[in-house]
Amino acid sequence: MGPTTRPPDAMATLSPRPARAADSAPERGRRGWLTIAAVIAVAATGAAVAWSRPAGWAAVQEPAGTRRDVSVSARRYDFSPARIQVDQNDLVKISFTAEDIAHSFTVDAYRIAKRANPGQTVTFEFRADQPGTFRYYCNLAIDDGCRQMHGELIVRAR
Ligand SMILES: [Cu+2]
Repeated sequence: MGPTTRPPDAMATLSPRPARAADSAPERGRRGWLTIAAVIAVAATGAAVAWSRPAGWAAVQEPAGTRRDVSVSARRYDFSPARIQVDQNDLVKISFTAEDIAHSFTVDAYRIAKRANPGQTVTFEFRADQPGTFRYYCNLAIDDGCRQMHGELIVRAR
């Protein structure tokens, strides 16, 4: 360990001024304590920085986004809601329910195509990393009316 084991004289050689031979022992001792205090202060600061680092890194590495839980239901021939609004980089969790016949929740730009069977709820999540307005629709061909089903996913740019 650093501060207490390092001899004061070793620190004195780091001083830009050469140590005077006339330095009395008591004076040198006092300077040594100041040096130790300074080393401890620096070490404490370093420890504080190291301690706070993981949180800082997490903020940098993870996109700053909020978790959004959205329930969407589908029935002949509508989505409810027909509009979902989130902020860019939000982590969006969708619980998608087909209330009558099978439907799908499809968003081409996000490569999402989730099918729910009659009465079933499927849950999935995605990071809304692309800002813009995207159509969601039902891509099932079982029922012609499904082609009319669509909604809007709005991702507001941060
Ligand atoms: Cu459908």
